[in-house]
Amino acid sequence: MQATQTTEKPLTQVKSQKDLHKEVDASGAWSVAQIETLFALPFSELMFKVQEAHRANFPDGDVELATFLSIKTGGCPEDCGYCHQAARYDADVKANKLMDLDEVLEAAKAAKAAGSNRFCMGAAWREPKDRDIEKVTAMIKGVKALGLETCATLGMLETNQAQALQEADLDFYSHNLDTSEDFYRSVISTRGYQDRLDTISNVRAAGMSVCCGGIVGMGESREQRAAFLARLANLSPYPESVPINHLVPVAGTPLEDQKPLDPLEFVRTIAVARITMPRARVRLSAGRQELGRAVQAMCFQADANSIFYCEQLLTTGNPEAEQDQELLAELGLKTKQSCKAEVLV
Ligand code: SAM
Ligand code: DTB
Ligand code: SF4
Repeated sequence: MQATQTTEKPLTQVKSQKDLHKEVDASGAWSVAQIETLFALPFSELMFKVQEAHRANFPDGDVELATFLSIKTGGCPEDCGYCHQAARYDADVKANKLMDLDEVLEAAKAAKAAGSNRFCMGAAWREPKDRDIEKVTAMIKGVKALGLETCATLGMLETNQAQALQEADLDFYSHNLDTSEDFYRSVISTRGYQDRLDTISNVRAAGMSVCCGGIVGMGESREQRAAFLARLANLSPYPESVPINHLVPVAGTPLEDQKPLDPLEFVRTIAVARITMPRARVRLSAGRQELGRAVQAMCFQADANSIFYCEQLLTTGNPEAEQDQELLAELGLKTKQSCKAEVLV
């Protein structure tokens, strides 16, 4: 795969509704104002734009199923305000050591048997040590040998670590921007926004596909949601996978009492992610259980075309595989059969 450096396109302010017909401004960048204009469209207009993007880019209309496994849970030194894996919060999570290779491969076989095409391995680390990378590369090779796509999320990566993961044939590395740069400061202090952008750039430079999204419903404003999507969409190239998590407020974390976002605003966020990143897999991620069937159906209508398919995410719940299969069948949605996303340029 060709190595590509991720860069950011400069932002300009484009305010008029008419400008949306150009989709992006002369520099090729989305402005925050343009994205806010999308958010404010009448709902049916927004859905019409989504369907145009959907038909042009995903004629098969299939939904990708990714199974997640937490290979190292809890005890994290970071202070992400939504996360119960942070050691400093009084949340009900026991810190575990890195799982053994055999256990990981058993879980991957079960995911494949249940119909998943991608297996994502996540670790509650600020950043992996080089000896961790050695262990994870053995996992990646084992999971690949089962015929699954692989994804890992291990925290911040140095250039040489990204290179080692690429050499083990890791397909995707996942590292979220989480929210807009200004709201970020009220949620996380131990890792800067630029650190996240640097890791994404190291992943791109090593030649892997990027999975990058964030969380909504943490108390951010619509403008901040728009600014968050602008940062993602203006990555050049934008991420191949864009997980949109709905905050799961967990007891013991600073966001435990956060009021849920209006479900229609969540659906709008999915729709705007589709329009601004038309060829990305937009993944409906954490919080699906709480959203229920009807709101999930609207999210698929807004063209989410990837889900985490497993009963457990990291430590919070997720719908059961049979429930997901039932919902997808009822909506007439196929699941993705082929593997390997193209790198977007
Ligand atoms: N430790 C690694 C890191 O942060 O880079 C990887 C795992 S971390 C749990 C992956 C993502 O899950 C976070 O960036 C966040 O977007 C999402 N997430 C974590 N806890 C969440 C929660 N309570 N509700 C919704 N999303 C959550
Ligand atoms: C992502 O953006 N969401 C997934 C995956 N990437 C790692 C994880 C969601 C975690 C939800 C909270 C939990 O179960 O710990
Ligand atoms: Fe650690 Fe990741 Fe949780 Fe942040 S989101 S506290 S880095 S496990």
